[in-house]
Amino acid sequence: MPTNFEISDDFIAEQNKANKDWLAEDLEYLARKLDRRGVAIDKVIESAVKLRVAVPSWGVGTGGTRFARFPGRGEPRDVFEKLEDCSSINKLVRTTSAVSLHIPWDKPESTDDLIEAAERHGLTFDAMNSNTFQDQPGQEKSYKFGSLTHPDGAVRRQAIDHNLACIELGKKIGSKALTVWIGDGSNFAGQSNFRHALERYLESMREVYAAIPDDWRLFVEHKLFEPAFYSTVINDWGTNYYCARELGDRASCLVDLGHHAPNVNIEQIVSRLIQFGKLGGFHFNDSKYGDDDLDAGSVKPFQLFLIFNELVDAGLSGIPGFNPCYMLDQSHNVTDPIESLVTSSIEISRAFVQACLVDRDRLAEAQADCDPILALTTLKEAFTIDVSPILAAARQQKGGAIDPVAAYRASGYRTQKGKERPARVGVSAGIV
Ligand code: PSV
Ligand code: MN
Repeated sequence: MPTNFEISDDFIAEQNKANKDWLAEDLEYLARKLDRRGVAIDKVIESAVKLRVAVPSWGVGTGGTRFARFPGRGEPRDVFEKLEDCSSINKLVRTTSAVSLHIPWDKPESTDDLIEAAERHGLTFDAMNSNTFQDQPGQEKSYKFGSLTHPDGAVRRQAIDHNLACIELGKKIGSKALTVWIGDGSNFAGQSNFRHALERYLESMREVYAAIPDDWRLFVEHKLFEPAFYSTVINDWGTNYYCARELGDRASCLVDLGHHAPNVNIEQIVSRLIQFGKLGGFHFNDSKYGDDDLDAGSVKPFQLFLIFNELVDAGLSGIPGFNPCYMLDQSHNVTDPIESLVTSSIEISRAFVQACLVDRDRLAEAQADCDPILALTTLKEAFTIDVSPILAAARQQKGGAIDPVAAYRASGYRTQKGKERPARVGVSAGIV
């Protein structure tokens, strides 16, 4: 039996008592407001209840930059403690019951213990993530100059084998997807032959794809730059789409919001991938400059809403095969990671619910009539509705907290973990 401190359902219910009256009042007002527009609030709450976003195991540790990492109190020191934190997040918000593991950061000594821990916490495993962007102690070949695209076949072999091992582990723990992101690229003009590097990537990935079980998916993640600063092999959605199409039906594109140049129209990229049947999923986060890995919805909430506008529209249109996976991928440098993941998951729900409130008939009419002002105001009308009561009601219905951050702080969780988890020298959250 676990002796570690947990946030109990009773504690959350107790905390909710203080907030339930104002929530009822706000819901009543919002219900009347939405009713005027012909929207039944219960249906919207129902949709919010169903929404899921997975959390990254690496997100519960404090991240860092190239300059420094400032470790937080009571950070998880292994995958089991990471699951504890993920479980606390889910208890508060009830939308994050799946955890995405990163291998070898999360490689367990015993798979059975990992399965048991996940079951005990009511968690499941989302996509597996391979790591060939970093050398591990004792590793034979170095990834300094690439992995799946390295000119040396022996390095490629090692990187392919690592991905195959991730699939094998994933099969044992009930995962249904592998996400492949490589840091391969170059730092100097002429250092790499662009065409040959992409050919080698496809050759390596064909072998990984062949090992993907029939009921699994393979997500290809693109990224504009970093760690390579001159060129990156899988640098944009076009290259990603080409690779996913070359690989086959089980391969699709993963869109990490931070992996685009500033000002790029990500919602249009999302729409294109939907149209081409290759939108696999998301790594949600936010950014101001590059791949800042800031909290989802913290810088550009309107952009997040516009992305969900495309997703909700595709869902309502019944586009065949449309079934993207949602996951957060952020680095928490100055906040308590649990608070960041809690608020970010709420921001995902918020954008989704706002998008559900778009008057689609009016938008279609505005588009047909070439009326940009009516089109924009239709979107803005949905975006500016404060849907917080809907989100709180959805959480409450599932036993979550009406005010999750306040409940988390009141629980004293971080202080408890500070006592339970004295820092181990040399433990790192990994590069996020
Ligand atoms: C790379 O920047 C990335 O977005 C990939 O998804 C990695 O797997 C993750 O961050 C962790 O480094
Ligand atoms: Mn990512």
